[in-house]
This record gives sequence, C-alpha cells and structure tokens, in this order.
Amino acid sequence: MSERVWQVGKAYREIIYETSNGIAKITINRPDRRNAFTPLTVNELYDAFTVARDDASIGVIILTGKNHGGRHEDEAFCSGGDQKIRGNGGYVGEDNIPRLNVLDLQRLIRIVPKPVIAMVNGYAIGGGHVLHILCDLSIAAETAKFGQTGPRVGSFDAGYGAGYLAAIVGQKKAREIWYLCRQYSAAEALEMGLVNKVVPFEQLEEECCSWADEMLALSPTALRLMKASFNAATDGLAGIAQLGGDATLLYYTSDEAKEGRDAFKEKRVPDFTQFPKFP
Ligand code: S0N
Repeated sequence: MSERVWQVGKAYREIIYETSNGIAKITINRPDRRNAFTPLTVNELYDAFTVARDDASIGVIILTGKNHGGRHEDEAFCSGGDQKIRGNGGYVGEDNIPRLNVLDLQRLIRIVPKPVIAMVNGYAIGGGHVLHILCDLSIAAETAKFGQTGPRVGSFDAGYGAGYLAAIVGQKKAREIWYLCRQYSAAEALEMGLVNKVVPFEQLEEECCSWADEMLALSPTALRLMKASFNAATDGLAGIAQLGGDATLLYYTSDEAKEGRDAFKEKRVPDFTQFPKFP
C-alpha cells in the first residue's frame, strides 16, 4: 500500500496541522515531555480544531502525539497538563496568566460536527487520557498505555474525565481508574471498551486513515446528526442544544424558513399556509 501524503497546513509552534484527502491530522508536538500540554499547546489545538471545523473539504479529524522515534513503549499520545509549568492556580504560559483552558478544548472536540479519531500512539495519561476519551473513536497501538494520575499529582477532572469515562467503562471501572491511578495496557483498554481497535504500532496511522476513509464515503450530515444525537444523550442541555442547532441548520435551508426571513425583509405578512403539515 502506498504511503499517504500529508500537506502541512497552518503553522504552529507546539502542534502540527496536516491534511490529506478529507482528513485533518492534528499532532501534539512536545515529545520530550511525553506530549504534555501547555496553555499554548491547548490554544493551538483549539485553533487547529476550528480550522478543521471550518474547512468544508475536511470530513474526519485525527488527533495524535508526535513520536519521539525511540522505543515504541516510550512514545506518547499525551501525558496531560505540563506539570513543570503548573502554577498555584493553573498552568502558566507565556502571558503569565494561570489557565485551565483544556476545558474549552474538551468542549470543542465534543461539539465539532465531524468524527474525531484519537490515534493513540503511546501513553494517554491524565488530561491526555481525557482527550482520547472525548474523541468519537480511539484506535491504539499495541504498546499504548492508559490511565489517570490526578490523585497522585494533585489534580482531578470532575467533568467528562469522570462522568463520561463512567458512561464508557461503567462506574466501578471508572472509579478504579481514578482511585488507584494504575496504568492499563491497550489490550485491557480494548477489553473495557475504552478503545475501538488495537493494532501493531507500525500499522496505526494506516488503520486510522482506513477508518477515516470509510466514514468519508458516508453522508456527512447523517454522521453530524449521529454525533449530536450521542451527545444529546450524555451532555444534558448542552447536548440537546447541539442537536437542536443541527435541526436549525437544516430548517434554515428549507423554503418554509426562507419564507419567514423573506417576509420580514419585504415587510409583509409571511404566508406559511403553502407548506405541508407533515404527520
Ligand atoms: C507519561 C508517563 C507515564 C511516562 O513515563 P516514562 O516513560 O517513564 O517517562 P518520564 O521519564 O516520566 O517522562 C519523560 C520526560 O517527559 C517529562 N514529562 C512527562 N510527562 C510530563 C508532564 N505531564 N508534564 C511535564 N513533563 C512531563 C518527564 O518529566 C521527563 O522529562 P525529564 O526527564 O526532563 O524530567 C510519565 O511521564 C507520567 O506519569 N507523566 C505525568 C503524567 C501526569 O501526571 N499528568 C498530569 C495529570 N493532570 C492533568 O493532566 C491535569 C488535568 C487537566 O488538564 C484538567 C482537567 C480538568 C480541569 C482542568 C484541568 C487543567 O488542569 O487544566
């Protein structure tokens, strides 16, 4: 099989943005720190996800970590917040403002109306583990490892990292993951439904792209509405608002909605009698 060609897109400092035939690949590029994120990394990830969201030629987004190039066992997807720049009130970036901006990124991954695949090339730990949890699908290398460390390093994630993790693996397992701070192998992650597939390290990107290609052949609107439907079931009013927003998007394209808009602009009473009242 011929190797996929990636076009480098917008330039960033701590991440890489590339595209190829409908796929956007976003890579956290801090391998010396096991791809831990800083406020800048998170801002850049947020921007890159927005670029991919706004690009109508992109149908699937892949999130991964830059490989170091050494032993496969030492590679990382993301090891969470960079503990070396953690201040007393959050992570301190170049602007000297302590931030917890990963929560904004979590929300964006959740609502971007395109499937997101976590390409888990290695350690998915702490806040990095939560990022893979939030992706629609996770495909892992055999050597990847998964876990939370919060109670050991003095942090926790009370949102998606707790409740949504429990929705995936069940309450008992989610509590075990957080209360004991153990690491789990890719095989164990597959067993508990935390990932969709495990493949040899060398085949990881090819497998992710193959899944992406399969989805790119399907109806983007149906996929969008399925993502919103799954979120509606787990995200409370925010999830219902997302599904409702998609319904609004489709309604705006109808002649019925256009009649309301046009009547306002033409300063006349709208005529909705012409539209069918479906059963
Ligand atoms: C990933 C681990 C298990 C890998 O172990 P290994 O292979 O033995 O490598 P190391 O020698 O430990 O690491 C290699 C180099 O990389 C540095 N490094 C690794 N991880 C980090 C990190 N997270 N921050 C800074 N540096 C890191 C090492 O220090 C080493 O470099 P040298 O040799 O130069 O020192 C292992 O590395 C590990 O356990 N890492 C720490 C994992 C961790 O505890 N992460 C933080 C967990 N907490 C969060 O992520 C915060 C959660 C969060 O973001 C959040 C959630 C909700 C609401 C708000 C927030 C928020 O805080 O914003």
